[in-house]
Amino acid sequence: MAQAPTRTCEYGAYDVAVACRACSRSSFQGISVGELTVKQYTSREVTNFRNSSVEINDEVANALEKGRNVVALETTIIVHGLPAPANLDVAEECEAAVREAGSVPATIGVLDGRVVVGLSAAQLRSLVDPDRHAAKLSARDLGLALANHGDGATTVAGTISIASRVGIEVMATGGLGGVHRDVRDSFDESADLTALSRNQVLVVASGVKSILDIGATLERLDTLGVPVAGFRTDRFPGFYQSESGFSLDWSLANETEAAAAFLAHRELSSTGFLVANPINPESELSVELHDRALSSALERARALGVSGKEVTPVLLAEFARYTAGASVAVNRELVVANASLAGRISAAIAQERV
Ligand code: PSU
Ligand code: MN
Repeated sequence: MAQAPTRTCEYGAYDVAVACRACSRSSFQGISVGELTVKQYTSREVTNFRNSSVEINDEVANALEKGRNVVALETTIIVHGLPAPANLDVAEECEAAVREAGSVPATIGVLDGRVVVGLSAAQLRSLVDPDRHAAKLSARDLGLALANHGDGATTVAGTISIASRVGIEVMATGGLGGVHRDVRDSFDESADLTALSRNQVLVVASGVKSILDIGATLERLDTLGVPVAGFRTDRFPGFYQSESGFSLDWSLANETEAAAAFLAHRELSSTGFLVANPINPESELSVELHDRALSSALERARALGVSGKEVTPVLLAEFARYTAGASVAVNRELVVANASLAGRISAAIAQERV
């Protein structure tokens, strides 16, 4: 089982706090189109807009301009998925892992009504500040958040819809969202799935979060035309655990195979591509602790009466509390490993192209 983090986190009150933070806020100032700033997109990929609320940092813009490899990183996992102070460390470690792999990291979020592609350390610190009440932004929320001059962290869905528009082809996260266990009553299925079916982005994840109905999620990915390939495995990973009990049709032997498969897929399909990268089995949560934490998390979400975008943050926060931080340590290790693999695959894609 993984080591608990060395620094103390306030796991107790955390789930209620993140639930409140995940809620969208209504517009107090009202939306005024006239106030939107006029700026040209800096990316060569986007040419048909005159008004842009997308700001790409110089390093990322330069890399995209030169056709170099860039990896998008999301911010919902940092703001709503992990407790402070581990969250900022994880963000930093993910960026470092992408760089070590030879790619340029672009952490994406919304600050003061502008999409920032490549948040600086100071911008990220400001986004996670609880006083900012950064909202959880899926793809559909972005336009409203910008027009409302809001702040927000982007989910996988939000991040890949931005990434594909600025020409970033690879993204890393911890566990993809998917079909929730109570789907028959709630209809709750993450927009991560539909976003993956609409954006040609390769996402590296340790499967889908184990709080979900994994079998149903795999079926939806099939229906949506999103390929799922295991990295050096033919078993679908189980997020906190190296395997979920579901097998995969496709397995990738290395980064070059992943790059080649993605480029071939891109030529024939408009959907994204999921690379499933399991946590190291030595670091996984034990089945017994995992299952007890899961029951407690599902019960906590029921007791709090949360729904919609609050559900996932509350379940993850209760996992953290119940396991006294062990789930956070596993989550941290797997997302950093995914950022590293995304960096290597992105570098391999750039190689395939030359
Ligand atoms: N992976 C993690 N922790 C997280 C997430 C992913 O290890 O918190 C986030 C991602 O941003 C993902 C979101 O898109 O959870 C899914 O939320 P929902 O189930 O509400 O779609
Ligand atoms: Mn949902």
